[in-house]
Amino acid sequence: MWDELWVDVRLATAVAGGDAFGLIERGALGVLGDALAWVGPAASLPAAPQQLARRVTSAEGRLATPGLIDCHTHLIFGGDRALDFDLRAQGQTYAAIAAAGGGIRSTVAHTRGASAAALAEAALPRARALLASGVTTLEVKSGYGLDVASELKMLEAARLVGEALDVEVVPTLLALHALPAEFANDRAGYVDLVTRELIPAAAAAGLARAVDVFCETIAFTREECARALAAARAHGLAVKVHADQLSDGGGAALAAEFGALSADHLEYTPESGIAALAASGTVAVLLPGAFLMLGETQRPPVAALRRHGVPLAVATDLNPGTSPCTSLPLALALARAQFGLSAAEGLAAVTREAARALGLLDSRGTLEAGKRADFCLWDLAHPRELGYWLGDARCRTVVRGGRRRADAGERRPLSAR
Ligand code: DI6
Ligand code: FE
Repeated sequence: MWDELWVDVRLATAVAGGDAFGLIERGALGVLGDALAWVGPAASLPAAPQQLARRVTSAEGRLATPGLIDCHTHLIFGGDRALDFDLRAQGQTYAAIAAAGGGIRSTVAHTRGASAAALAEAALPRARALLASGVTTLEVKSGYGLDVASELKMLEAARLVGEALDVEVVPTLLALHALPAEFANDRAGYVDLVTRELIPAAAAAGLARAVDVFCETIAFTREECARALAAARAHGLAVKVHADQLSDGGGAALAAEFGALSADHLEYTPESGIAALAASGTVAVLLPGAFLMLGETQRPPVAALRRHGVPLAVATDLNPGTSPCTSLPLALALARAQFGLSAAEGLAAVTREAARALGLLDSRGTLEAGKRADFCLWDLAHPRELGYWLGDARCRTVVRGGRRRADAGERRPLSAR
């Protein structure tokens, strides 16, 4: 006997191979505990609904998708960077602001000065907004601490947010993000600290599943990043790369070399880097919020990524400096509008491929029996409307781990039958 059976529901399962969205028009979802026990057309249910589940709930014809997965966020940070944004509007560049001591380093000062509890508290409204937009799993990076204690504190804050909201937070140690001021004349010393102390400490504490690096002229070189990624591998952690965002720094090829789960941004990635990503099975994570807010004009090479068969994901990149975006459907709309993703690519990009980018495809990302019962009900006539509405995404109900969640801002209770 299942705990709950959802009927009168249209399913966009995001399962690959069928029609573009994995559509099942008159569907049903059986939930047992925190998992999906049954997914398919209602007409194929093995018995009458009341015989199958303790509770039968009508979705009133709404569209169900897999719970959205935000696979790239910098949710935890102190302060904000509204001033940077205003300076950029007045003509200053991201790189110039960073070089003048604003940028990431100003966030570092605020982050170092706050406790893990205070950082988590400040992040809760942002996390709640993400959940209300349909997110059921989110990745959270460190990277604004830049010393061993502060980086671990950020990861602890990420854990606290997950605990407070009862949501899966996938923690990533963003080990090389910016050079801290105290190492301004000792780059190698900072990379030593990261490889010899920070990565081992995060791995030993079980506070991170992956290590990320910012491979960029204003951040770290390919060689420096390679040292950190090698250390990550040696400690059994997955790897990710902020690659080729502002220039072609060989970031995508580096990600491929280390078998990265994902390479993110990719605006300046050349064809050779794309071929390398395809060969390594690395997911390309597109971050249209940063593209928009930085006023970038060089788009990521979506057509070439598609041609090479690189899986495409989209994430908010929620961060104070370049993407203060707390809605994944909004990020999806930006990706569709700015980068030309199709509606079907878009649905996959925030569900199945985002799960792949976190190494979680076996348990999340599609509506299939055996996966976690994470799904959203939308007031949408067709899945092509996901990432079409700008602003209200029309997510009406979120079920996480089998349970309907009030924190997702449910608008109207659904009737039990
Ligand atoms: N790329 C980004 O878009 C963010 N980090 C990164 O490496 C920006 C972080 C910030 O400006 O605070
Ligand atoms: Fe980022």
